[in-house]
Amino acid sequence: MSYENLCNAVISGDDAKVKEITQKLVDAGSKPLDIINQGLIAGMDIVGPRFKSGEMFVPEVLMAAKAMNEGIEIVKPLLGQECMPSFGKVLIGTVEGDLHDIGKNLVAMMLDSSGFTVDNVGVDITPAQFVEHVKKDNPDIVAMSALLTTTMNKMKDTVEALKEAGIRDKVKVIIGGAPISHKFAEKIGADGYAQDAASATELCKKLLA
Ligand code: B1M
Repeated sequence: MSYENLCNAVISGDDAKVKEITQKLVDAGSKPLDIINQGLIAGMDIVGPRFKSGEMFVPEVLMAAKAMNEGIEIVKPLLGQECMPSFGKVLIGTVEGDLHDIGKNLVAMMLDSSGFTVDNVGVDITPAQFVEHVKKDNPDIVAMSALLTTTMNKMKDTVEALKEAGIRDKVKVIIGGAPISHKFAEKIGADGYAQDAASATELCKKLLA
C-alpha cells in the first residue's frame, strides 16, 4: 500500500478503499501527517484542477471530498503533538436572502480538504451576522456566495458593514457564485473573485501567501 494508491482512491471517491489503505499505512507505521499530505490532500490537489477543467463533475468531487474525510477521521486521533497543518481560517456563508448552498458547500469542502480551517456559517447570512462572526471567530478570509442577482448586492453591504465595524482591514474578502464576476468584485471592494471551488482554494492560498 502506497501514498499513490491512497491518492488514487481519493480521486475515485472510493471511501471504503481510502479507509482500508489509510488503516494499512497507519498499521505499517507511516506518519499521520505524511498520510494526510502525501495521500489524502495530494488526491484532492488533483481533483481540484480536474474539476476546474471539466474532467470531473460535482458528484465526483463531493465523493472525493467525502472519501478524503473518511481517511482524515482515521488519522486525526493519531496526530497527537503533530498539529493538522492549516493554511489559515476561512469563514464562508451564503449572503442574506439567498438559500443556495450546494456550490458554497463544495467550496467549503474543497478548502477544508486542501488544509484550510473552515467555518461554514450557512445560508441567509446578513451583513451584521458576518460582522459578528468575524469578531467572534477571527478568520483570515471571509468568503461569500450568492446565486441570485437579487442578493448579490448583499456582498457589497457586507463589505460596507465590515468597514463600518472597523474590521475590514483584518480580513481578506472573496466572493463567488454564478452571477458574480471579477468586475463586480472590484466594484464592491472585495479582495478577489473565484469562479469555482478549485479557483477559490487557489485564491485563498494566494491571498494568504
Ligand atoms: Co435556485 N435559482 N432558486 N434553487 N437554482 C438558480 C440560481 C437560477 C439560475 C435558476 C434559473 O432560473 N435558471 C435562478 C436565479 C436567477 C437569477 O437570479 N439570475 C434561481 C432562482 C430564481 C431561485 C428561486 C428564486 C426560485 C423561486 O422560488 N422562484 C429560489 C430562491 C430561494 C432563495 O435562495 N431565497 C430558488 C430556490 C432553489 C432551490 C431551493 C430549489 C435549490 C437550492 C438548493 C440548495 O442550494 N440547497 C435551487 C437550485 C438547486 C438552483 C440551480 C438549479 C442549481 C444551483 C446549484 O446548486 N448549482 C440554479 C440553476 C443553475 O445554476 N443551473 C438555480 C451547482 C453548484 C455546484 O454550482 O452554486 O454555481 P454553483 O457553485 C459553483 C460556482 O458558482 C462557485 O463554485 C461552485 C462550484 O464550482 N461558487 C463559488 C459558488 N459560491 C462560491 C463562493 C466562492 C467561490 C466560488 O467564494 C466565496
